[in-house]
Amino acid sequence: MALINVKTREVQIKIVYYGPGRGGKTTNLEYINKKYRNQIKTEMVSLKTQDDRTLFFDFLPFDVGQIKGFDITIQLYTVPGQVKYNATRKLVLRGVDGIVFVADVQKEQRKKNIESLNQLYENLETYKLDLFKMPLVMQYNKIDLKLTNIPVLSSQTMQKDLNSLLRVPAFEASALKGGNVILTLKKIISTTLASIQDQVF
Ligand SMILES: Nc1nc2c(ncn2[C@@H]2O[C@H](COP(=O)(O)OP(=O)(O)OP(=O)(O)O)[C@@H](O)[C@H]2O)c(=O)[nH]1
Ligand SMILES: [Mg+2]
Repeated sequence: MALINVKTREVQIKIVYYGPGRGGKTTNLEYINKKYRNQIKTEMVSLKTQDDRTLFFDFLPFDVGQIKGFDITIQLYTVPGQVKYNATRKLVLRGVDGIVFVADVQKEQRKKNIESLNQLYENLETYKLDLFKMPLVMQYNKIDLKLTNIPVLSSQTMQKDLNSLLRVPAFEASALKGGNVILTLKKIISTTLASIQDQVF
């Protein structure tokens, strides 16, 4: 739930980038950090393992201006995708307002995408949250690999695997090259703001 401080007229919104290991969650935040440096008050915090995997989370606070006199801060987080860190993933989801599910279009990651999405559903349940009611955007990442020899899944297959029931907005993206990273971000921000509108404003 969004954190609202009526006295200081501040609203903090938490958006979590979730998905399988090495899918490109951290790379999304790194791109946003570069692109919007002037709107970002503090340094991006990344807690990493030695081989550059997310150990706990990445954190990037982000100002989007005012709505009805309230200062809105968006806090972007990533979870660690490695299978063994599910306890941490659950912790990072605490208080989540919106989710970007970063899936990997590589054919060999197909099962991992589905397993990760199923686990997201279960992890939210522990907070009595329903994925079907959560502001959610799908991102099919690493689309640039289409131009290489690495086998990738088609958009239709990604949609069928991950989005046939949820039916949320979905974008192909390349976090590495910045393709559709900002579009994904804008979509999750607008969807999340719309969903908390009644609660806050
Ligand atoms: N080709 C390509 N590689 C990408 C893209 N996005 C990320 N990568 C690469 O994939 C690897 C993993 O990216 P990360 O952003 O660290 O992935 P993550 O989802 O944060 O991984 P965990 O922290 O382990 O969960 C890195 O080598 C990235 O450079 C992309 O759009 N295209
Ligand atoms: Mg990461």
